[in-house]
Amino acid sequence: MKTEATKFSAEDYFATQTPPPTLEEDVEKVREFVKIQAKEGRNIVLVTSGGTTVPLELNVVRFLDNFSAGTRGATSAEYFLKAGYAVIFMHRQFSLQPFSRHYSHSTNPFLDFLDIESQDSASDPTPRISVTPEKRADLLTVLTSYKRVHSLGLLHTLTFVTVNDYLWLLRAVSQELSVLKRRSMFYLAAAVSDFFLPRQKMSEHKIQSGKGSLHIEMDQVPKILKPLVDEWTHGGFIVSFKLETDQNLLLPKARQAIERYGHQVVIGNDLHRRKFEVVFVSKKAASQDLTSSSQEDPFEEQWLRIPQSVVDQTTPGFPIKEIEEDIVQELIKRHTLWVKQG
Ligand code: PAZ
Repeated sequence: MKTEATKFSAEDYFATQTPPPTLEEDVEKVREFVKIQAKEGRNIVLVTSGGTTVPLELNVVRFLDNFSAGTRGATSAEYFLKAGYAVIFMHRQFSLQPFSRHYSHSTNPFLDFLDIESQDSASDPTPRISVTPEKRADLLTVLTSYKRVHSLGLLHTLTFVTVNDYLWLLRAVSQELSVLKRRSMFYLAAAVSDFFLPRQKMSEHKIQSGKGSLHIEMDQVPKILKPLVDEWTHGGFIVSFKLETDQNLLLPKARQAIERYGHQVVIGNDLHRRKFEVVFVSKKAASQDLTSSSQEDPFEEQWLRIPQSVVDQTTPGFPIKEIEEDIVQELIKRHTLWVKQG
């Protein structure tokens, strides 16, 4: 399949690609959530999490995917909730979610910590199920937080699968959050595809193998941080993530993103070190007004690290320390200042 690549602006994208069928319904629920939280005077953070897919056919059989499991997003959402933020958790369908992430089927399968009790009474033939004693303390902690968050209605979840779902949802949710002005935060941890196949170029049916090798030319996904910063939000505190596999590219790419989009923080992380090391890149406060002829480096960098041994030697699902705790703490400090300055 050989087609000419097109450069889509965000505007072109939304004018030519179709919204997901549940968009209006999803946005209505977000609007209601935002209204309630705003009335309660809470800050809201939009956490995006997990990877997007890029379908290759309209009747989709094959798609391009991304490695992200949603650990960063799900873990961070828990720490934001703990700190009193209301959270809109926009995640890839079936990726990790706050609270239940501790018991994902692969890291800590929940059937493994349930026991069937021996029956002690003939009058009650129903077997009882209990939690293995050594798992009770952890479960009680998670369950207590989970019940609290749900009874207070502090968490709203939304799902996406494709990069198209993600872009439409992100635009719509940011526009809803704009009423909060500086009290909203955007924590964009999802791993979003840089390339996509516009529906106009997709094969309707399953691509056939008869022609031998497969050639697909994808178009670039528009850079949506620019309209997010300039048009969709009004003063929201915007944090994006930059993932690299070449450590040498981390700082230059993070600086480039800040320069290009003008948002507040880029968190750089290396694929293999991301669980114990990240770098915050932002513009120096005093440098916001400096002209480009100034000699002073306009960027500042702050590394956050936790000991690698802490990450490596932990019980699945219950690490001793999670770097997201420190990331969220630092961001809340900066967001609080941002709100005050506003
Ligand atoms: O989901 P996860 O915990 O396995 O990975 C998190 C991450 C590396 C996807 C995230 O920290 C990140 O860098 N997201 C942005 C990726 C990018 O588009 O550069």
